[in-house]
Amino acid sequence: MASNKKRVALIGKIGSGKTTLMQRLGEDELKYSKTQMVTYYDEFIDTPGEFIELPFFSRQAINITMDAGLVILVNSCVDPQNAVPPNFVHTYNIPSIGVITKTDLGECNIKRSRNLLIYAGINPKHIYVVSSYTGEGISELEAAIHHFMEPHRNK
Ligand SMILES: Nc1nc2c(ncn2[C@@H]2O[C@H](COP(=O)(O)OP(=O)(O)OP(=O)(O)O)[C@@H](O)[C@H]2O)c(=O)[nH]1
Ligand SMILES: [Mg+2]
Repeated sequence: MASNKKRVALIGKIGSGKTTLMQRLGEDELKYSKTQMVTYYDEFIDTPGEFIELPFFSRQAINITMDAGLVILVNSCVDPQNAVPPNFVHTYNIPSIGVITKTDLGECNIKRSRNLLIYAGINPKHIYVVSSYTGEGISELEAAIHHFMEPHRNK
């Protein structure tokens, strides 16, 4: 089976901003398109939010992301509801980081998002605060991704 070690897996609630973040990181045009199925790109695995929101799918979400090089758990700072079980990211044995998205929006609550990411098992030192729309925080996030992915991508 082909390895996914060179790919970054994106997980998070429906509409949290995973696909848009991937587009921003890839310097692609930001174009909304609901993720309907797990989608493999050269550098990413994009998952539909249903994978983490619906218990029926969550095992599948783990199966698909467990051999990636890095997992990014995305949380929208305008979404008051959690859908990620406690310590979810510890289920598998690969590095994980948290990303808080949509900081350009007025009703953004970064503290709440941080707490939800920490509840999901993300190390507080590895939380990045970004807006895919304005590009705020993207270069810091890119540096973090580079740090974790460099060993896999140079093989
Ligand atoms: N204002 C603002 N809107 C954003 C940002 N990122 C994403 N959005 C919007 O949020 C909505 C959902 O974004 P997606 O990237 O499709 O979310 P997703 O996590 O891929 O959602 P699923 O594919 O359903 O799991 C879209 O309308 C995006 O344009 C951001 O940084 N700022
Ligand atoms: Mg999507």
